[in-house]
Amino acid sequence: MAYQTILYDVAGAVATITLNRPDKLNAFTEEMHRELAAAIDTAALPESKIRALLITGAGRGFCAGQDLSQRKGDALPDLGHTLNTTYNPLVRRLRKLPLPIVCAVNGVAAGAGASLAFACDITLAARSASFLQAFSKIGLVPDSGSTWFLPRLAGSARARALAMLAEKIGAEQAVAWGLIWQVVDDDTLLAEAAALAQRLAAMPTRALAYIKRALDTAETSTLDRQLDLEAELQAMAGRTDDYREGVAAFFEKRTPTFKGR
Ligand code: LHQ
Repeated sequence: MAYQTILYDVAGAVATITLNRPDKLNAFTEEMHRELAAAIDTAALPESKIRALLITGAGRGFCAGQDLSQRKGDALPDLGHTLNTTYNPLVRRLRKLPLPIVCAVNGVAAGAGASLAFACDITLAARSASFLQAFSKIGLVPDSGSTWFLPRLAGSARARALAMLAEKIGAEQAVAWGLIWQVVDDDTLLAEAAALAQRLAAMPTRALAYIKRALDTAETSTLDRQLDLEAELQAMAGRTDDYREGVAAFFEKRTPTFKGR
């Protein structure tokens, strides 16, 4: 499929989605949402043989959230409908995707652009990147999962101030507050993120998918229910070829070759 607002590239078992509206700091449009959904679904197809996804942005920004120029003429907009039909399905798609997702935040991540970065599994940012809960500046509420991600990642006090004050924070601060995994130098961000995605793509894919599921479920679970879920997921992991390979490689003192099965 030819995309207009994103790029979709495959290298080995890694698919890279690049948000590609650099003049608008990769702000989301309806078309971009349609294309993102199609690209993620393509990566998820078994015949695509993709085992890790990388998301980044073209140009100097990562993603400036909703393209506000699409909103200028709205008299009585139903933003709930917009969320239900575009942003929320995107966040759900990413969280339910049974593949590890690396996010390389190459510049500013604002509004739903920040939510996108938080929704990924392992988020790296360029040292010069920044994060901004832009919503309250335009009379809106953090969305696309930000009210769920922020307190869990950074704690309630920081979540409230970030959401209400809409102050931009730098990448180093985002790491210090637990919002993202690591900061890397600007000129090595993409290479490091790609190497990380390749590393994940060579790991036991099904175990990584179960880890995603366990950790997401844990957010709303009790220890008791979580212990049951771990037993269920471990039972499934224990039946994979990759588990057998992992144990065999351990005893043969060699590097395992995982197939994602
Ligand atoms: C933009 C945008 C943008 C259009 C930069 N739209 N053009 C969900 C449901 C439904 C509706 C509402 O929203 C949501 C979720 C959301 O995401 S709400 C939050 C929407 N996003 C924002 O409010 C952020 C708006 N942008 C900014 O505050 C700044 O642009 C940031 C801080 C991101 C970057 O600032 P600068 O580095 O100074 O860049 P800039 O402001 O000069 O922007 C560069 C160009 O990109 C500029 O266009 P121009 O033609 O003048 O060069 C901007 O107009 C355009 N742009 N964000 N969201």
